[in-house]
Amino acid sequence: MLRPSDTATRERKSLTGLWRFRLDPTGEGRSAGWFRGPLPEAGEMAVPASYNDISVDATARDHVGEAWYQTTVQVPRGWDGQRVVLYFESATHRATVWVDDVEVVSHEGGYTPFEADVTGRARPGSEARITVAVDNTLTFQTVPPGVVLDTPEGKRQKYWHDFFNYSGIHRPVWLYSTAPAHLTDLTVVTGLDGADGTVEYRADADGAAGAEVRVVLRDADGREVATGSGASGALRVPDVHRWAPGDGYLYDLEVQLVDGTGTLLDSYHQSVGVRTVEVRGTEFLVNGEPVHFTGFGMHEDHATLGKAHNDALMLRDFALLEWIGANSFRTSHYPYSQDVLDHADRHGILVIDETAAVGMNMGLGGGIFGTQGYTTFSPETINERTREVHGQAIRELVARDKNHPSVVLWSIANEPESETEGAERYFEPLFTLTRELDPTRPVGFVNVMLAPHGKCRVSQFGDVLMLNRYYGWYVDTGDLDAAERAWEEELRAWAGEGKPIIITEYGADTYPGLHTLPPTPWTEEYQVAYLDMNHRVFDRIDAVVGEQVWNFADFATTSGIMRVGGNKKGVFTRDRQPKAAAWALRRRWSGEK
Ligand code: BDP
Repeated sequence: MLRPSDTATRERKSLTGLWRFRLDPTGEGRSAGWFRGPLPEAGEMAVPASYNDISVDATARDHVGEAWYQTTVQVPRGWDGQRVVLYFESATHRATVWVDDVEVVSHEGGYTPFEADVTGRARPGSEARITVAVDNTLTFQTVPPGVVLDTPEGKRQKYWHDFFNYSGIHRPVWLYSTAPAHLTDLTVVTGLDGADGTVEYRADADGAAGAEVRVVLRDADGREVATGSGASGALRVPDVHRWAPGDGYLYDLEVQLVDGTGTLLDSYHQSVGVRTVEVRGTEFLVNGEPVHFTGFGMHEDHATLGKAHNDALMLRDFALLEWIGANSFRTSHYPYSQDVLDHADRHGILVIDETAAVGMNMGLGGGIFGTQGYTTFSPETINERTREVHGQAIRELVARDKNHPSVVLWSIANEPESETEGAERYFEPLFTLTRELDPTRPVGFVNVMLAPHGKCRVSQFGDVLMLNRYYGWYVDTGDLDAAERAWEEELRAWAGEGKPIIITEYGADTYPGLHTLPPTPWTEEYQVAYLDMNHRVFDRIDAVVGEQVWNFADFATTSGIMRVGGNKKGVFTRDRQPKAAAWALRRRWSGEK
């Protein structure tokens, strides 16, 4: 699937703005046929936005089930004879879409795109009614998992991940046109050969019998550097400008579909960063050079907007990453907006790209989420069916993000149970699947403290070890000396595995403006001292090739006695202002005072 874009042969129309909106707490909308006409008793909702924090009403914030959206669109007259496609960048967590009275698509998974060919239904020159039912229910067969409890007060959603279950249409919606004969997918794989670069490409097309594929690669100044023809092939770029951390140099690959008479049927532009990624021993190499990841686990999370993408807020986040000297982030704990990855491509930021498989760990229940006494992997809980859904989430992530040079490592899950036989059985095929889908990038998962070295049964499948550890916070709270000793001991054991280690989380909740001397937990001083301790440990162990602090910014969570107005482990506040730790990290990562 290609993301909508305006090209010589394609046009798109944005459907962002205010839509009609209504929650459906009793689940009556489908049988009442709410899609058959103007949505009854509807209010308004912004698209894109999470609907949870817009109203002042807890029933909207805590809604469980379907929420209905509706808009009308005038299909451009000029699209006569073209294919017309309706594309959603995301709807969290699943959606069913109708055009007028007809269901056109349904999709599972809250953070990857889906589309429906609506040619013949959305007719050029006329108006079409688009209705969407977005369901935020999480069960043991969804990714991420959850359970819905029926209580006397109504449905209550429980889940085991530590961020608020923001719901709705979080990213733009597009109506776009292509010619009947059109490109359906593009894949590029880049390599290096001395000073030259190689770009292998494959173009898939539909309805294009007898048509020819032509490709042109241009540099950032628009100069043609290579051309080719055929549905697949390899281009050579003499004296290539490599894509590298801090240098987001991009070429433009124009792919054309041309018929026998030379008429242009379809044209699509794919940006290409020429680089290689490789794991060798305990090193993580980009273009053959070892890299050390600095940065954060982040969240798509803002006041009022919830998980909606917003360009201005994205630019602020990237400005802060640059200011602090971060060269990387992880899309904890779900695929981020495609605009975020495009930006990372353009600015040479390394991305660990993660699925939404978070909270697959009933052992973590206790403190933060309230234990519910389930077994993580069992026929009644996370099971074969969940693994199919998880596999599909991996397929959609790789399909969407395979061409981003910024994406250098796949993370197929965050902190699942990984110390049991059930976990081993569950995960092994998912690693195999990811490697089949993308043989060019390393694959890993993020290990939790409950499965330390010697106990974890899933790390054996990863190319890179990604560890989340909270020595000095959840254990040895306030005792950084004891934490330092225990942490170093565990890390040395992991280093013996001979794989690169990225510390994907280490952090301490910090209430901005709270100060003590000597430092105690929750103060700005303690966050700094805690990070310093971690850095002393990392600097003593060569296999550590990355440090990503948890978290970039404070973020919203479900209610709980461990959370004060959300998770406060941000180095920046939720409105993106620095805590003391931001300055300390800046000194370490950028050398700036
Ligand atoms: C880890 C999770 C992360 C949490 C963090 C924390 O990966 O999502 O927010 O710990 O407790 O368990 O702050």
